[in-house]
Amino acid sequence: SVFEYAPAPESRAIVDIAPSYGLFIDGEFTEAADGKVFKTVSPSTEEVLAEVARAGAADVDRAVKAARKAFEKWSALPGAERAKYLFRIARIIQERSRELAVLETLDNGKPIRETRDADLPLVAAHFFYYAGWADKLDHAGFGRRTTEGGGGAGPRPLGVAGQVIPWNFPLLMLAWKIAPALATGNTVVLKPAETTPLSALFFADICRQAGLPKGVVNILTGYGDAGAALVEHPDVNKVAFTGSTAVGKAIARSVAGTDKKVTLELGGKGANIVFDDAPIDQAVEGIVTGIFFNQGQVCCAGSRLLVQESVQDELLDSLKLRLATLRVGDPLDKNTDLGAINSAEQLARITALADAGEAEGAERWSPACELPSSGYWFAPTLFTNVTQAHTIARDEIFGPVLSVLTFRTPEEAVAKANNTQYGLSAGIWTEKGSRILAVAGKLRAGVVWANTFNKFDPTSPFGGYKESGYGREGGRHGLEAYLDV
Ligand code: TXE
Repeated sequence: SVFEYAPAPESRAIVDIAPSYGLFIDGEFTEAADGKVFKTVSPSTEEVLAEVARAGAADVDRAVKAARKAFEKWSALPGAERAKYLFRIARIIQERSRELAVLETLDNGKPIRETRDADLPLVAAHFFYYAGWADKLDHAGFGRRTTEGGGGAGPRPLGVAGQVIPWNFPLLMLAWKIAPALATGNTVVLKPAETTPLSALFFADICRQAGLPKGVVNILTGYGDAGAALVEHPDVNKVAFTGSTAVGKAIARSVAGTDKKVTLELGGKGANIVFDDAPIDQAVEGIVTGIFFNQGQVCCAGSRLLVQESVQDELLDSLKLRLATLRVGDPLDKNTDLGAINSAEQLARITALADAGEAEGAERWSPACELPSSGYWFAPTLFTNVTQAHTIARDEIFGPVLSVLTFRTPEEAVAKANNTQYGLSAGIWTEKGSRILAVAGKLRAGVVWANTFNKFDPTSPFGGYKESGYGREGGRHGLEAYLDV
């Protein structure tokens, strides 16, 4: 099955990175209008991987024009025809997934075990899943066409989608955004994050390999200024953003007063709630996955552990033993559990927040581990004696740092879990099915996992409450963000 597709162990030689890359506009790689470039660095070694064109406002305009022109034909194609391209893209991603997994690990710093077994299979799965929708939109409650061939009262694509994505899951965030947009007949201009531009450029090459018509997908590498120019461009009809809450709010303000539709997927401070009847070993695995997957640089990370007081000591003893077994280091080594932090900036943010935790009186603990001398690294870190007032209990750290709080009753657990500006994810660990339903129903979180954590599936909608943003991506609901009915 596409979910189990996992290529063999990897080596650097598998991926051929060119010294420089252009922007992908209207089916061609091209320099930025002003000739600007920037370097992308491997966070585990600080090695420069490539020089990449840096898009400016003139490039945004050129890409949006190309996408607008392509929209006329792309949106008029029968859904089954659009599906063929998406299936083709999905298959090429599978065929090239070893190469893409190594590339993503080099540019992002995350372990190859994750890019190989999680990111890439999910990327392919999203294209397969949305390919399957492309010819069924008329028959799935989105509205029915009354005439053949594009007329009538069917669901309509919005037009040009301007999409801005972060660096924590570069290719997977691209898949979350591009697959539903294309399935519904929209065209795309996407800006990847400045620290992880490469996999999006390789994806551009895959679009060419799949014979995707020119201009349907355009990739603009660059910084926040290019992202701002894209979402503010008057000929962009739909904005999809994943990133920080601060930038999400700025985007919401900048599109206010226009007719653009917007979805925002922002930060989180997920609670992982362990009740006293939970199987401790299983909960420990879920806690580790919840906060150390991708070095904790995950919007839905289980960054707050809420443990029932009566099992706190037992759970923390087991957790510390387990943390001592985590292997931190070379992300290309298939035995590595934790790779590098994505950038020096992100490392500085994590360091500052962990230091604040210590300064405010929480107790800090890390297993003994030797970190590589070059690159950006942060040891797995556990904070106990944390109160709800502590900064590390409130702010998103986006790193391998777990804050442990306790509770006595389910009511207290729910109150503490909901005591956050965010509302993206939560986890519940208990043997009682009735408790899962009762507690999940009271949590203000877009996704609640029960006796598991960080499980993703293209059929499930994903998104936040409160300052974690609005709109849903994934599943049938993910199509609504790209359609007028
Ligand atoms: O995010 P930014 P950063 C959180 C996490 C992290 C913090 C900062 O807590 O520590 O945000 O990360 C583009 N208009 N998340 O600085 O700046 C930018 O170029 C349009 C949570 O990396 O939001 C990049 O492509 N676009 C999160 C993307 O926005 C702009 C994932 C994200 O960068 C822009 C990442 C602007 N004005 C960080 N400014 C999640 N939800 O998963 C920047 N960008």
